[in-house]
Amino acid sequence: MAFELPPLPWSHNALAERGMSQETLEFHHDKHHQAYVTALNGLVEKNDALHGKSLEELITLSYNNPDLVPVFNNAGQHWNHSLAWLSLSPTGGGIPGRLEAKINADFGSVAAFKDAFKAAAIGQFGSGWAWLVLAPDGKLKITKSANASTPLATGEGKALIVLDVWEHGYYLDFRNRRPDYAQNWLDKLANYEFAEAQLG
Ligand code: MN3
Repeated sequence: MAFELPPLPWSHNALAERGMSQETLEFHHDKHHQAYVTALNGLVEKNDALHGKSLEELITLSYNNPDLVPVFNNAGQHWNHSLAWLSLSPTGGGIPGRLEAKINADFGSVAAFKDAFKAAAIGQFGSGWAWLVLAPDGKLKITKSANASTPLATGEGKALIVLDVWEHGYYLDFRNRRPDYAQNWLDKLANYEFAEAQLG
């Protein structure tokens, strides 16, 4: 069973008034994400040992495996992007009460959380991702990862929401201004309701 591109949970122009254009989503979802899915299916097709594995299994078994670098890159990018779409909302930016209380407990304040997340997004040198995870100790934590890497592989925690900081994620709308892109995501696009639901 081949992997498939998940449809966006809203229309391509649903985020345009909040800083993510239809053109960005047409390229980022329809072309970039589709390319990772297509490449992954091609790699699985050629390798009998990979047949029938779930996406999560492929990420786990290819992590830090020098023979399976392309599998890890494409599987990781498929998983990361699938979460990234769910991390966006046309009514994003509002932090529901249970998550807000946990943010206050674990980061001190919403402002401190946003500052730390933005610093992670800016501080990821080159391509990668900034994450809000539920760490194994039960606390919220911010992490960053390079290229296709993901907390699913590293064991840093359960990924709640993620921001794509590859240039293809923001260059059409924000050009080289990654800090503004991250701030806009934190304030207007991030799906904190989904993050809260993921706390369990
Ligand atoms: Mn991307």
